[in-house]
Amino acid sequence: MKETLAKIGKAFAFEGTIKEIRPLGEGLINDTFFVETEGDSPNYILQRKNKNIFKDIPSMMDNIFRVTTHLKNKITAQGGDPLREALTVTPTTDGKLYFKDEENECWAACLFIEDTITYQYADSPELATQGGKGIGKFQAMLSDMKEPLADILPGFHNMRFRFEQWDDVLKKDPAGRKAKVQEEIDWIESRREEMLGFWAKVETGEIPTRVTHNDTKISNILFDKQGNVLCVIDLDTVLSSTCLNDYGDAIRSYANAGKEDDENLDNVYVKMDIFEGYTAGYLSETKGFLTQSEIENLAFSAKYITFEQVLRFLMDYIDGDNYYKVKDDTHNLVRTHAQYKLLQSMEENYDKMCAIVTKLVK
Ligand code: GN1
Ligand code: MG
Repeated sequence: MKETLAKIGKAFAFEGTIKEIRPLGEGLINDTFFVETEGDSPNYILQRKNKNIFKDIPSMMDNIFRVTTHLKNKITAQGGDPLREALTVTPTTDGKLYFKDEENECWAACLFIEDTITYQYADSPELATQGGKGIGKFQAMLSDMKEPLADILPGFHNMRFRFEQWDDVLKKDPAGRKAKVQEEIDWIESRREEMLGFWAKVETGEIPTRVTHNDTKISNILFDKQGNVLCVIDLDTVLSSTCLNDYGDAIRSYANAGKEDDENLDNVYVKMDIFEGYTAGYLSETKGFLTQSEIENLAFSAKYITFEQVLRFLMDYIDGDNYYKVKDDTHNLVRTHAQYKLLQSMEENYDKMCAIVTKLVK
């Protein structure tokens, strides 16, 4: 692997000399590496993109390049630092946005942003407020992006599409696991209409479509040492969709008292002070452009995206663990249970969540 990585590293237009390339992070999809260079040269992030999931990596990289260029122009105009406040894609030595190796694997690189902090959950309402402001600003800066982005993951947060996949996997039962999870299947089925009802509002245009991130969990945000949001990372899923899901997905991770795959379900519940903190930050940046219908559906989006995650983890379990990386053959089921516990907690607190949104939007 070391030799392969060294070879891949040479394909990119990195400044300086590579000292070491080593694994980094806990992504569920791609393989990520840290590229350390000698002396004062910048360090980099190198990623092998998961080609089973991302079928059109050239278009994905093109989306990322367009979004980061747009962000950098805005950041520069506002007097910010475009190299720290937005991702910088590092091209290959022949000027391409990705490198295809001998095994047809696609690699991409970006500048590593030094002196930042990442979190797995928010440990204070203040941090959550900063996180909400960060995603709110991100959406606001992209709200005037004209050209449409390529739809590189058709149906990503689209519940109608997710239920088509679900019905198909249940029919095939490829790993013979379906009979073991009848109770969990009922959790999904009993909410089918409610969740499709939300998505129908996106389909009719009642909830508008905008340029969105689509994977806004807290670990995809870099904070500076003062606790301010510096940069939104992991732009693989930038797409046109509803911005409510960016809010909902953030709540799913920021406000979870436990881990996404917590084995102790007592740890898992929605922390309402974090919910309020995040919502306050988010609305402070977005209430000027969100429509009435978006505001009315904001709290629901947290339930929607958490439900979607329960469905996706359970579906991958029934399918035999083909999508998410797993540490053993119960991992997707553990994730299903932990995210379901979080969903139940959101359902119990839903009226309070709606009241907080109403209070903060005034
Ligand atoms: C995946 O690989 P990562 O951690 O960025 C997934 C998200 C899920 C998330 C669950 C392309 O993201 O949709 O919410 O895992 N990304 C894709 O933690 O499916
Ligand atoms: Mg991601």
